[in-house]
Amino acid sequence: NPANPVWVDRDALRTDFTLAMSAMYKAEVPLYGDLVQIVSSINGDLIHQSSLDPKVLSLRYGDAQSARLDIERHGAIRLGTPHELSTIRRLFALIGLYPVGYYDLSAAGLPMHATCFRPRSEASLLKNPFRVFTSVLRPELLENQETKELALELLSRRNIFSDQLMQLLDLGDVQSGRLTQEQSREFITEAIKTFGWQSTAAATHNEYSHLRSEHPILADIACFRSSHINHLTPRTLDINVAQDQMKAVGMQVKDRIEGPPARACPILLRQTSFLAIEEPIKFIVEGGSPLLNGSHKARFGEIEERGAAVTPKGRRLYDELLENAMSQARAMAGDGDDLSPEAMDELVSRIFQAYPDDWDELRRNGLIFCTYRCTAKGLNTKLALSKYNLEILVGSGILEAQPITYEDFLPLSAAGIFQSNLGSEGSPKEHVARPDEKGMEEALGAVLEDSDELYTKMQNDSINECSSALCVSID
Ligand code: OOG
Ligand code: NI
Repeated sequence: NPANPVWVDRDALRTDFTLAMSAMYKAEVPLYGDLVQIVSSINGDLIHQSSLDPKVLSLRYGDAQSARLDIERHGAIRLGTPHELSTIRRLFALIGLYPVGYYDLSAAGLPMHATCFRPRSEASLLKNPFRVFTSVLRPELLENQETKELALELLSRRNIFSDQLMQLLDLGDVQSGRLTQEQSREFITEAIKTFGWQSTAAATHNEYSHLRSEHPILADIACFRSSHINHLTPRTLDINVAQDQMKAVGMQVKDRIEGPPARACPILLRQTSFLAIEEPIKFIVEGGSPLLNGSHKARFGEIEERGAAVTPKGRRLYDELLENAMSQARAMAGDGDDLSPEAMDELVSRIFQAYPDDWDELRRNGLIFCTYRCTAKGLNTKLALSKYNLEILVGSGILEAQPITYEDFLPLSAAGIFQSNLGSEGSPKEHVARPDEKGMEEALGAVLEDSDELYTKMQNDSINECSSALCVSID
C-alpha cells in the first residue's frame, strides 16, 4: 500500500547487503571462499572447546545469541573523487553505516586518507558489525603534474554508480533514509554493481602503466569502471591457528600478523591476509578494438581477530611500544634491512610485556573501555548507601565489567596491508604526515564521528543502567 509503506529495517538491510557482497566475492575470487571455509571450520571447533576465556570469546565473536557469527566483519574500497565519496556516504547511510574516525595514510607514503563506515550504536553493532574501510585519493599529494592530470582525467570520465542506484539514493533522501522491501531488493542489486569487478579497464595499457609506475595504488584507483571491493574479512577465534592453516593449504600469506602480539587479554585487532591475486584485465585501445590483454593485482582475502577497545591513554601506550619495537628492529637489522618475521614477532612480544595483560589491571589503569552490568548477586543485594564508587561495586561482585570490542581499524596495519598487496618492497618507510581531516569532511559532505566518544557513550550508558537498576548513584 503506497499510502502506508512498510520500511525495511536498516540493520536487516545491512545483513542482506553483506550476504550479497560475500556471495559475489566468493564467486569472483574462489580463493576467498576457501578462506571462509578454513575460518568457519576453525571457529566451529573452537567454540565448542570451552578453553577460551568468556570475555575473550565475547570480544572475538560478539553476542552469539543475536549476531550472525559467520558474517564478514569488514571490507575495503578505494575511491577516486569527492563526488564518489559523498555518494558512497549516501549509499552506506541506507544500510546504517556512518563515517567514524580519520586515517591519515600520507604518513605511510600513500596519497590518500580514509574513514571507517560503520554502525554507531551497540544494538546495531550487535545485529551486524559489518564495516567498510574507505579510502579516497588526495591528488594534491601527487608531485608529478602529468601523473596527477592523467589520474584526474580518467576519474572524471568514469561513473561507478548506475542510474537506478542514483534514483534509489534520491528516493532514500525523500523517504527519511528508508526503503521499502521492493526498493531494497533493487538497491542491493544496484549497489553491488559498484563493488564488483569489471574485467575491461577504463584506461589504455599505457595509461595504466604510467600510473602504476608512479604508484601502484594510483592505477588501482583510477583505471577501472567500478570501485571493486579489494577484500572481505571474516572474524576468527584464533588468528594464529587460522594463519597456519592458510599456509598449510598453500595460500601465499603475509609475512607477519599485523597489530599487537598474542595476549591473554587481547586489545585492538590483529589481522593477516593472503596476498592479492593476479587477474586478467582487458585494456582499451586507442581507436577501438581489439582490446589488449593484461592483468591486475588488487583483490585479496583477510582475517581478523578483535580485542578490547583501548582508551586514548591505552592507545598512546600501544603506539609508544610499537614505535619502540620498530626503532629497535631498525637498529638490530641495520640500514635498510628488515628483521626476519620470527625475530620481529619475538621482539614485539618482548616489548609488549610492558602492556598490562590482566582485565582488572587494564580497566583500573584506564587503558580499556568497558561496559558494566549487575550480577545476579548485585540484584539481590540490599545496598545501604545512596552513592557508590564504581570500583567498589566491581570489587564486591555487585557489578561485572566486560571489555568493549574494538570496532575500528589501525592505520599502521592498514598501511601494512596496502603495502603487502601492491608489490612494494619492505615495510612502510617514514614519511612526513600531512593529515587533512577538514578536507575529508568537505569531500564527504558530513562530519566524521569520533570513535572514542562512541566508546565512552557505551561505557557511560551501561553505568547509568546499572545505577537505575540498583537505585544508587555511581561515580
Ligand atoms: C585497505 C586496507 C585497510 C585493514 O584491515 O586495515 C584494511 C586497502 O587496502 O584498501 O582493510
Ligand atoms: Ni582489511
